[in-house]
Amino acid sequence: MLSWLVPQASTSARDIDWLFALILVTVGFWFVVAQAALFTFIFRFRRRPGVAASYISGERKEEKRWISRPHALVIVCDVVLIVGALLTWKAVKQDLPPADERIRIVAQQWAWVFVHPGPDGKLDTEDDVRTVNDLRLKIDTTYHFELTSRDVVHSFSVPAFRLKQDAVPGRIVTGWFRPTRLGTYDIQCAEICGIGHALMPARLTIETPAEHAAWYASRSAQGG
Ligand SMILES: [Cu+2]
Repeated sequence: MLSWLVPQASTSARDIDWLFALILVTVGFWFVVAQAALFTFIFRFRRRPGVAASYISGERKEEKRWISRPHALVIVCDVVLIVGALLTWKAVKQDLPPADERIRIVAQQWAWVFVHPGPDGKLDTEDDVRTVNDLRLKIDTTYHFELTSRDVVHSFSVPAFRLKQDAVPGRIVTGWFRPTRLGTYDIQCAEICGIGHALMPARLTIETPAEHAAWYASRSAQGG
């Protein structure tokens, strides 16, 4: 459902949207049932001339059932939602599928620096390919990222990936994503990080392997 508003561009986006749909359907069902009961009772037992209001203490068995049965059903729904949330968390955050590619993401006031390994396949060597505010990824490729910050806390937010991860100076946060949809998407810093925070957007482009290889070749020919 969320994909009507923001496209799903990674496997995690699909998992997270599934969880949101599960929550929406479960909570939505109970909302409709509760409102239907409320309005039915309001109209059915509304004030009528000559009929005295009855005092209901909630002590009789058939009155208590109106509380205990929905209560038990809501607890069952809670368990379903907790299990769904844990499964999604495991798929998105706990499991680290084998990497096809690795990249480093460095936040700073006020830009994003993306570092791809050079032709030697290693980060932190002279041939690394660096871009600023321009992340190029290959479709259907599992990336491990190392996220860090040079100054203050930033947050790497990619709505199309349903990913938001703090970038903390002095720490390297490892995570992963697997792009599944071609196109250009937004990246935004999601942590107030100073006066230029709002000027910290970047662009994500998901390319075919051929497009990505052509871009990579042109960048590594320029020496990163
Ligand atoms: Cu920032």
